[in-house]
Amino acid sequence: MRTELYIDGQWTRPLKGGTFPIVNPATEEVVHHGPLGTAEDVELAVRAARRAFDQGPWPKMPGTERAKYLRAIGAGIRDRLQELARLETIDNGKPLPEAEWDIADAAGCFDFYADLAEGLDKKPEEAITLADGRFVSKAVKEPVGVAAAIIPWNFPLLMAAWKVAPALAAGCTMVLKPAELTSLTALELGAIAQAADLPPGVLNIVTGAGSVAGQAMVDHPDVDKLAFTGSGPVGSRIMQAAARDIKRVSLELGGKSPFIVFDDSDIDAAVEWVMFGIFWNQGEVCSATSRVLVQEGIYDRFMDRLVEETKKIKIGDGQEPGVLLGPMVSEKQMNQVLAAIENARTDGAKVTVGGGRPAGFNKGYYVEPTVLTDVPLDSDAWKEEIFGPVVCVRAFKSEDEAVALANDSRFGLAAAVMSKDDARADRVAAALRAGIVWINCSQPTFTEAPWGGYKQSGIGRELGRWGLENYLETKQITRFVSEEPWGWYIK
Ligand code: TAP
Repeated sequence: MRTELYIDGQWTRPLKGGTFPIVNPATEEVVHHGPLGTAEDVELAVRAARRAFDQGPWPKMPGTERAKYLRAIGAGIRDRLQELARLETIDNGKPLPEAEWDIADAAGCFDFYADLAEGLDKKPEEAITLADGRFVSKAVKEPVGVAAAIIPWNFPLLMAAWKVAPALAAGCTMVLKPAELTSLTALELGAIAQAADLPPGVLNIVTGAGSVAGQAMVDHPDVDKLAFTGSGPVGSRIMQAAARDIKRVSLELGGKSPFIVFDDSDIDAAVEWVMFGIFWNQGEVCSATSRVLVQEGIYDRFMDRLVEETKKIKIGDGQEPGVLLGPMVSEKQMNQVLAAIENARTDGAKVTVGGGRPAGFNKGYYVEPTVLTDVPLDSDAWKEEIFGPVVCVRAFKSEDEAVALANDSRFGLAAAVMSKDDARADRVAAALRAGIVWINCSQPTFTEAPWGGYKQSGIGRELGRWGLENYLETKQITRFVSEEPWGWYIK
């Protein structure tokens, strides 16, 4: 576990010498003290990134060359998969098999953007002949510049990969700040980049508090682009700060995503995907399908199976085999989730399963998987993101009613629909106001496909070719090719 920041290709102690405790949420033990970067360290990191962009080889290098570094980083992650997954579980609490999945996905993300970096070289420049052939214009793609990435704690290395890989592929340089709660694997990414001989300053990693190090990145005039994933309120502040200097900004914020289950669905398949949609990663998932709408014909049978299966979920330290639900990331997050459940009760919701801390644990920030019913539509439990293993289930009669309930939200990140009737599923998918719609499943996420939200769930798209566009500018180059003079002043 690292004690230094990764700036300009070197490991350096934070200038103010601070550290912060890193706590394993399963045991509440302090497992390490991480390096507490401050605005002074961010200054060095942004300067290094600026130098690497303005004077270094990185942005001018052919995409095929950058791709080699990206592939080396992907391979470096894969070589250390088990070790990185264990760090992720200690830091975040998630079950080890889920952490292994995340790390493999992070490696795959670097491979994918290596392919896209190569594609940048191959792409024919778009030539447009204008004004009766007197001008020829072409559009070329260039990197945006210095990007600052601020990421949350729910998928630590994977969220880093979603931003670092496309930014580097595009030719940007970057300063990355992971969440203070989960900094371990982001620092290892620095070591992997260093081992891949990434030129100094291309990737800089500063750990520290969002309000200090994060804010310094957001406010820095030499940063061209802000890429943020996290809560709505911080996203809004970042957008306001970006407005001041017209920085490019992409935001991936929260959600309260609906899952509509029609009564022609296979009940076990529906229960399986509904559970995966909310209990996977302890429900600490921006796209978690936390509002489930079940058609009345199968509601009782669905609920019986959901309750039965939810009670069987093995809770525990993510490092223990067979555990499917680890602790919440922090004591604060656990208390927030427990408070949301209590508020729901006060508002009249019924706690059908779970609802508190599980019995038999002396330590650890555990919350039971919880199913709420009779949740009032105007309550916070129905409307606001809980970011924990808490699902609200409600019956509906008609397709129109389900779509109206699903869309009645200020969020629009994801949605899911389950039906054996493909035409109905397609119709509902088209009617849902969300950036991601899953049919007959919930949550599978692929590096190749666009990811991002409608409404207050964010701005811009990550992943796929859309993720690369986040870090590219489009330049018009227009040449005057006519044999005839322009003839405006000089006739
Ligand atoms: P946020 O405060 O939004 O944290 C996300 C990232 O932003 C972290 O790296 C954080 O740093 C940083 N940050 C915080 N304040 C900042 C500022 N003023 N300037 C720049 N960066 C700043 O989320 P949280 O406090 O961890 O969680 C709060 C709630 O947000 C959760 O309960 C959950 O509902 C929601 N949440 C949503 C998501 C997604 S993916 N939608 C992810 C995480 C949390 P530090 O954490 O190191 O201070």
